[in-house]
Amino acid sequence: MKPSPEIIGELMNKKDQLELYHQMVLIRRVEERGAELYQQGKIGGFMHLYIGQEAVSTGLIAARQPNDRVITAYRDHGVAINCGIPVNKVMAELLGKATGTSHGKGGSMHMADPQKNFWGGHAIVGAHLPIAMGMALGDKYAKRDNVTICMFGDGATNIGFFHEALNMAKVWSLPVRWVCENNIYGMGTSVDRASAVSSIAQKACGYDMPSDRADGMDVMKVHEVAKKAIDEVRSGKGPYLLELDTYRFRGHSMGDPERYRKQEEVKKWEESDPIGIYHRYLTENKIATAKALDDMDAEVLTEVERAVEFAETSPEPTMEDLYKDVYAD
Ligand SMILES: Cc1ncc(C[n+]2csc(CCOP(=O)(O)OP(=O)(O)O)c2C)c(N)n1
Ligand SMILES: [Mg+2]
Repeated sequence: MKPSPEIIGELMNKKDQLELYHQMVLIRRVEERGAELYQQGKIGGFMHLYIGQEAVSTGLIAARQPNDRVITAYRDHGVAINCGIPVNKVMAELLGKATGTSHGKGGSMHMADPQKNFWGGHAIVGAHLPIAMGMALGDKYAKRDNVTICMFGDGATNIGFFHEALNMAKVWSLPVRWVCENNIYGMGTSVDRASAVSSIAQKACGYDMPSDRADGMDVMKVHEVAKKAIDEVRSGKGPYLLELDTYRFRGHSMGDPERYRKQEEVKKWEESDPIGIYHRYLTENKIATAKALDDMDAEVLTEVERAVEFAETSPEPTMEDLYKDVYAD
């Protein structure tokens, strides 16, 4: 069910609503351009695109306070942008340049910036969940009012880390907002084949934790449920699990032959393109004209091209930089 314009009005002003559109389009164009650069051999390592899932992190992160921490898995370019990492730094990181957000040594899967309260970008499935739990434990111990927002895929919920982290978070009543992005697949394996229950939210019962499930293709809906849940966690009610239904329009990573799904399925989900849904919402509710959104799209293209130029003309990390940033001082 769509939230009514009145509810939205209370949650967010017009400028902020347009900013959500800007961020989603920016993520989409950065990744489309990133895919081209990858095919030209300018990006090394693995790269996982977020195309189709933009509404999840956009709606979610718009609901956080600046002191709330965000941590995610390797599908992290969009999350980095939503956390406020400039697009130049994201693009430069993709190209492994010294000007990148992780100084060119993290690459696609390891974007991070503690100044923006974005704690990465983690490649090992599920391994960042205990880290999230540890950050929340530290905040609780130090009596800081922060919420940790931990995002992960459906596949990660079949891993031991998930169960250990949720258990301890509940035992210690930690301020963590667990967010599962259920895009139906973990690489080529569907949820039905890998998980004993098809609703991930149901797994919260094992830890006596409240949970919710919502449409992850509708950015305003995501924002609405995220806001409610973050406020609840901050009020001291302990951890919460949110499941957001979404879909990745591209393969698992670059070069995925996609033998595990039919093109008709992809096409069906593309009808629920989060950018299309939000475009309709903004124009139908007269928050923006189609022309204003077209102008924004054009500005985003220019912004992305400038970022590509910045990244391509940036220096590589030097040999002397190789051992920097390995350990915290
Ligand atoms: C511990 C571990 N096992 C296996 C892998 C290989 N692997 C990389 S991504 C992935 C699928 C994870 O799926 P999901 O959590 O649903 O995230 P999504 O890719 O759908 O965003 C697997 C099995 C890994 N990186 N780490
Ligand atoms: Mg998945």
